[in-house]
Amino acid sequence: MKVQFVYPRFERHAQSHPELTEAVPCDEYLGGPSLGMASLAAVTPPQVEVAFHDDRLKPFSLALEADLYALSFFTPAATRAMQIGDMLRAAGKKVVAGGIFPSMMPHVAKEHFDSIVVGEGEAVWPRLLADAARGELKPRYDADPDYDLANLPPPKIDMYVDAEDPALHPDDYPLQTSRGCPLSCDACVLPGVMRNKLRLIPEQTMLTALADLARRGKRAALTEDTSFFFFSGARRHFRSFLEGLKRDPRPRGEKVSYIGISMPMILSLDPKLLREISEAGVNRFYLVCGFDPITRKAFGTGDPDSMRKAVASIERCHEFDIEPYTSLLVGNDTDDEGVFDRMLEFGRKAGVDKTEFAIFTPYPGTPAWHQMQEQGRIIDTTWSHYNDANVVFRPKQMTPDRLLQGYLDLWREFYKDKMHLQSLDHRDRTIQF
Ligand code: B12
Ligand code: SF4
Repeated sequence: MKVQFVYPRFERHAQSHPELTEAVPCDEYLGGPSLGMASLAAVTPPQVEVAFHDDRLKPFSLALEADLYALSFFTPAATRAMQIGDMLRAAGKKVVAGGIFPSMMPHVAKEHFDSIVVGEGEAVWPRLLADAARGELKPRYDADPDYDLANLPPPKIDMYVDAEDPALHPDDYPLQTSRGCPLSCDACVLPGVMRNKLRLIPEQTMLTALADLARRGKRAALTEDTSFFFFSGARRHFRSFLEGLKRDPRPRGEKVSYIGISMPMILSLDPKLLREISEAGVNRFYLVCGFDPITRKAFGTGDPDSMRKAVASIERCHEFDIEPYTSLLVGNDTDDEGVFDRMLEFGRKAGVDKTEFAIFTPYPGTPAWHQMQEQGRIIDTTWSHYNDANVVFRPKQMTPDRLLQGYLDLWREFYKDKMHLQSLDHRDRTIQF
């Protein structure tokens, strides 16, 4: 049997607003696909042949022959994914889907595929393949709630690297430290997809994943701020991973592209841990703002104490020789029209060189989505617009047009005196946009 994995395309900020490419002197970070399909490839029985196609590089076509097609997608890619699902079914082919969108919106996704998988795929996938081989696919498979990560193999990252192309050759891929989260932040899908329990990826699996990336000349992107939690032994686990990272002989900045973390959390980390992170070779934090109460207050209302903490977070990064790369979110319910000026002011005060801007997006199935549905504030359900670059809801303190205009102006204003970034090395001027 041959399985064809497909990663459907989605629009990035610069594609939603091409005029931004003129105003922003940075390169667009395209990024590799989610680890989902590489994780499934790692648990695929050897007798099943797998192939991978990235629809962002070349539009998917029926010329790609297979016995079973498997799509993996998050919300921004859902419009295209459902189009491909319809196309395959109209041609009489079998197609299944999993990932964030099918997990959060199974009732919408199920109309476009023979089968959908809700939640973590590893335990379900071999069963689904056996059913497909017998011609007995079920319409829905649910993740096994008892699946134990102790048995988790590292993702088959080679499948993605082999499919790279001059137009897309990421120099990093995500490296997971944990799955699931017991908190329920209003805009996050993780507890919904990966359950509300923090489970740690075995250290050996992480180190093998790191070595696999090193072998292919790739850095690891550590994207989960759950690494910094005290409970479930997460911080201890993260520290032992840092020990392993330190043993990786590559120079500083060549092993890890960034560690993602909620910005004010930086202030809660003890200096010893920050030193360990820096000494292990990490030289960039991806600081996420606008999801936590402190930055919401700082930018949304101009609260002086919160603003002071926001600036202090940047200073703290410099203190440990770690570049602060910020991601600033606009459109929270606490944001009045002053939010745009406050963000620019923060950038000046803190001496931020590079940043990205994002529009609050109530991703389907999250607490924010349910709340806005109840309040009748969702104004757009074209899933391809759910990419943090469009206004899909009615903001509380301004009009949708004002929010969109403010977001576009932020990019222009922030970068207008930073055109010199154009002369930096590609890696140093690449941002999510
Ligand atoms: C790497 C990454 C990216 C990459 C790749 C995109 C992607 N599809 O994930 C890039 C850099 C391109 C990216 C971009 C963005 N991202 Co992103 N990204 C991630 C990140 C950090 C890791 C994804 C990952 O590898 N997960 C690990 C794998 C193993 O999990 P998984 O994909 O869920 O797969 C499992 C199951 O879902 C299932 N499964 C998955 N696929 C399939 C398929 C089949 C057939 C089966 C059976 C099962 C199955 O099994 C897998 C194994 O258990 C996640 C956070 C996270 N931890 O998930 C955010 C995340 C996916 N991103 C998110 C967002 C919002 C974005 C942006 C919009 C952000 C921005 N500011 O612009 C942009 C996208 C568009 C744009 N305008 O630029 C949100 C998505 C919200 C949503 N509802 O879709 C997330 C969840 C972050 C968050 N907490 O909010 N991102
Ligand atoms: S944003 Fe982070 S802390 Fe909040 S629910 Fe998601 S994973 Fe957990």
